[in-house]
Amino acid sequence: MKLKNKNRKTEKQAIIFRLFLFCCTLFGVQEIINAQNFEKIQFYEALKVLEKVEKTPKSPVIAIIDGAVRKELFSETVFWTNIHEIPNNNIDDDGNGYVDDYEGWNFSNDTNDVINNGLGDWHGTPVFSLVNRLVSSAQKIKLMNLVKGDKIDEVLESLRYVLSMRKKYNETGGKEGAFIVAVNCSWGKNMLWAADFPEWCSIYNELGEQGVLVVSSVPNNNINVDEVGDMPSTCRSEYLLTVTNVNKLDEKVVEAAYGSYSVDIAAPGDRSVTLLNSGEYGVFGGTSAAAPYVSGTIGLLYTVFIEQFQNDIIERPQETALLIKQLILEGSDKSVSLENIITSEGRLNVFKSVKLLLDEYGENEKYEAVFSDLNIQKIYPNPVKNNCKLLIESDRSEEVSISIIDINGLIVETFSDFTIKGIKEVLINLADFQLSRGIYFLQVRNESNLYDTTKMIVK
Ligand SMILES: [Ca+2]
Ligand SMILES: [Ca+2]
Repeated sequence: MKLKNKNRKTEKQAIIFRLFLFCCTLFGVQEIINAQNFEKIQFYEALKVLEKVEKTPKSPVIAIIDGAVRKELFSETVFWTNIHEIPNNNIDDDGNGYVDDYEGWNFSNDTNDVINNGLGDWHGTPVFSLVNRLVSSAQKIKLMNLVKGDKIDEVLESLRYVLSMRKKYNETGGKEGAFIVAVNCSWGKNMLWAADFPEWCSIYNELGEQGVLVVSSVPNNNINVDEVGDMPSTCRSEYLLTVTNVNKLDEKVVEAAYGSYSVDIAAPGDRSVTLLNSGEYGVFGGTSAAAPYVSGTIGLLYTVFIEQFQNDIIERPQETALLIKQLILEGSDKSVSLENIITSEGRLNVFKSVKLLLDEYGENEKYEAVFSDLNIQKIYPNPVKNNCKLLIESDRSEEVSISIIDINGLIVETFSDFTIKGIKEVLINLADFQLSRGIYFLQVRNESNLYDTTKMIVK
């Protein structure tokens, strides 16, 4: 969405979302679509790695400057709260200029009311939900809910709020302020040029100096922002990550902006499934849905505990923010569709960026087993009568176990002590287990708990 204006176009888009919701609820395709987006960015592989990696005791915060959020739809624990502010005592306890900003701030009406009771604000909840989906497994990450104003002044004020909170955090050694590492901005303003908004652009540099990256979506139009302008994507700040939108084939969505100079990376926002303002899951697309994948990834990277990395975050926040940006751009998967039209020419890959972070700090060997390519290539015959063969592949020599799991997720049998290197064929004799007919799963698991699963039908 571009800078929020409650015009007819906005109303029209809201109606489209509800229609999509109806389609998806009807056909039950939500999980399928979600899985496609997450598989594209190797999200599940990244989670497997992050499960193994030591985590920082700190709580990185992602600020989301957007519409109000239906808070009751989310777990209480995902929300950032200002622990230095006593709620509802009418006093600015932390002295940041905002009275009772315990749950964030609403810059559209200059109040502390950031909660949407379900009416009208169609954009805040789905964007929040998408970021939350990325980071919900990393329970440490907190999401700061800031409600954006319509006017540029209000937008700048919300960015300055983030700036002052992180600055205070840095200046007090983490005792005050907030450990904000990223800001999600699924909005912007078309056809404007950075040259006309030096103050707006300079905020991104000030944020970057404190260690904050800003993720900003580009317009939902097939335009080259280098030629027609856009804010903030034409700002030349190194700390700004501008995101366009690709579909599940990694093709730029037709109605998504590009620019070989001003647009950094793509993410599969197209047909993302998220919690809508209605409180139900439905399709939410556009570049607004693409940016949250990148914001969430920044948050995930900051949760990794490597001593030197965590020291750098505190001692060199600016350089560390640039490193994180670089890892995200370098980790992206190149796509022909993005060649010459965005700077990285790639689509976000969370797994690769996590791996690059571990490489950067020389931790790759420690976690080598986690990067195993263990997978089940084939099961045959399938359906199975008495016995079947399983082709398992691993790119290293490792011990694996094989389990038969029933449709309720219960392990029926486990065989262990197979050593795999390259491709191995394993014979499974089902006659030994007297399985009743039906659907089962065969799962291969290594010592690092990485696994691959395939469906097996017993006839
Ligand atoms: Ca305050
Ligand atoms: Ca207070």
